Amino acid sequence: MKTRRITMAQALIQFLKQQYVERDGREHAFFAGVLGIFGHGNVAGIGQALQQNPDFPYILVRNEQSGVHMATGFAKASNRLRTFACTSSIGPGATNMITGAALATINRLPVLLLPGDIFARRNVAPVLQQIESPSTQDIGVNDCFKPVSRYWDRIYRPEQLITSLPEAMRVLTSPSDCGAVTLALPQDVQTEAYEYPEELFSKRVWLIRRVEPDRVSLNRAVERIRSAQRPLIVAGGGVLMSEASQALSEFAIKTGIPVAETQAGKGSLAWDHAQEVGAIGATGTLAANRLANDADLVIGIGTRYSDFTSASMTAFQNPDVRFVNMNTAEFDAYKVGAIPVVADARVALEQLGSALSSHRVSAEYAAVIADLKTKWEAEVDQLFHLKNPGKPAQSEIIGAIWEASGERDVLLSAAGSHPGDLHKLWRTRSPNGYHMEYGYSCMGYEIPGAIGAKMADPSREVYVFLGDGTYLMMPTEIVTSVQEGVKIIIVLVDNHGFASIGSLSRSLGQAGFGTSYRARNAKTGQLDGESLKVDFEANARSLGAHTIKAETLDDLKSALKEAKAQDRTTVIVVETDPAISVHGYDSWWDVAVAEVSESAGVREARGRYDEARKRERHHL
Ligand SMILES: Cc1ncc(C[n+]2csc(CCOP(=O)(O)OP(=O)(O)O)c2C)c(N)n1
Ligand SMILES: [Mg+2]
Repeated sequence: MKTRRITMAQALIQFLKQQYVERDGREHAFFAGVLGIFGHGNVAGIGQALQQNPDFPYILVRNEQSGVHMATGFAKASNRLRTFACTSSIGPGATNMITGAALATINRLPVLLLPGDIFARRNVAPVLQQIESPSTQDIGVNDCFKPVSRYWDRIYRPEQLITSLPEAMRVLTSPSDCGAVTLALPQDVQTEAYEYPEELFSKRVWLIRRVEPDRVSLNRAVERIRSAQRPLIVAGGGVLMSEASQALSEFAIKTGIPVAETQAGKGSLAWDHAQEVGAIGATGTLAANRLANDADLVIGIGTRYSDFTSASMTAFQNPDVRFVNMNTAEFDAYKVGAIPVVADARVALEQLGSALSSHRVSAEYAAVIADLKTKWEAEVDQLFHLKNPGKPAQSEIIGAIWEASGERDVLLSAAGSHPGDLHKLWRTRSPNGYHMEYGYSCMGYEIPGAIGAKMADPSREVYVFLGDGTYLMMPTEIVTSVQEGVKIIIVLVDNHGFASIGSLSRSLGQAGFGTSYRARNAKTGQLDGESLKVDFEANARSLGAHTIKAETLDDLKSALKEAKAQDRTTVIVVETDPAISVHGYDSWWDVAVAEVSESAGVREARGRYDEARKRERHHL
């Protein structure tokens, strides 16, 4: 057997460079490089290996968590066909990546995490940043990655790479099982040399399978669709990941079945497609939520039925409603008592479409769909042009960005009040034009996620819709965007705190307690003093961004033009009128209210809550 004597870290990098994926006859290198931060736990191992592989890009980030977000944004915008590996030192560098790991796994997006780990040889323990346990020496902070990873291993001996790496790749390239993969790398083992088989470093192409549906399940789904009077499709992220938009469009045109979209599935169809009825669930449109309420059949495609999609299990009120789920993951396919069609979305849609031959929804149902869609589009037009005197309303800002952006541009966001507003109002023009991280809804994903999305396709302009709260949590990857020459446009909406959680708090009878950015008031002892003054523009400029302050809607419109012409990351700061928000449309979200309280407001909210919960259903 031919071998090569190299260190474990060198072997790992050599291996990553040779991994490819194939789908529909197209081949891509799977890893675009490594993101991370060096410390004593990886500099001599992975750091040294990267230095001698200059053809495998290393990107220095500002925080390990946001490094993982960047990799995840890249993977999402690449429909899971590419990703980055992320390296960290031991201890805090490693645990910084746990939030990123959870986000990737929840969103079923592949990222490879390589946290440094404590010495395997142990004689020098406890080393800097090592957590100790009196009951075992076989534990460390990297064990915290286990529940948030789809595959986890610790490489105590260099030869373990030979069996661990193919498993890591199997999970990373699996359409049903992918998520974060963590290989914890003890810092001493990273530097140990071993005679690795040469074959480990030859090119390997992983086939991303398009799983075919089982005949019996497909036939049962066909029968169910044929007998339904008011069917509704719920398009989830799986449609985009499978690149099934065209197949879905043809299926919807042929059958006339309306398509509602989850946060991850938004943009599966273009907004002006005749069958597209927009967002569903807690942040849904009136059109989609009315159709969902009465549907006798829900066809879930690539969705995991989060509480936002099911409006906390109140979205589907027809007593006879039944479900058909098409999903690559058996786990999701079986949800809500559905007929499970375990298959790739595109393949399943094509086969279902031909099996249904000329079946179509009734003319009466088609008229209901068309009417609801027309009314909804009029509502969006109105919300885009409120002509609010003074500061613009958030819906007007969304409208202005939409009007300024082009056919293939991307709108990206994750947490705050805007994901709800954007889910309802954004008019997605092309697949992946709406990039919302709403599995983990993680404040701080936005800027690094956008850098990842831009790196995945530099020909698309990426607009980040960002709250002031989120900006303050993690603005620092702006520095990385400047370092890498990766331009994004950030629209920073300043409403002096948490509009989202503030209005949630008010709806729970808690008067917005602790949700606005105010100084401690000496008189009350509470955070209800002077409004805190943060100069966001100066802050973003100090990190290297081009910045613009917009006072009015017209200012914003010209700022967006200026931003487009820039080749550097641009931050537009705009204050909104917090009094004007977009309301819900026949929707509900279960956030449990205190059962007993000294506050009359909370007691009233609990009364409303008890009433609303009566609509929650089991779908068995
Ligand atoms: C890391 C993280 N911490 C806390 C939350 C809970 N949370 C959701 S939205 C939000 C407020 C966001 O404020 P901002 O970015 O200003 O947006 P706004 O609500 O004002 O639109 C908070 C605290 C979260 N989603 N992520
Ligand atoms: Mg805010």
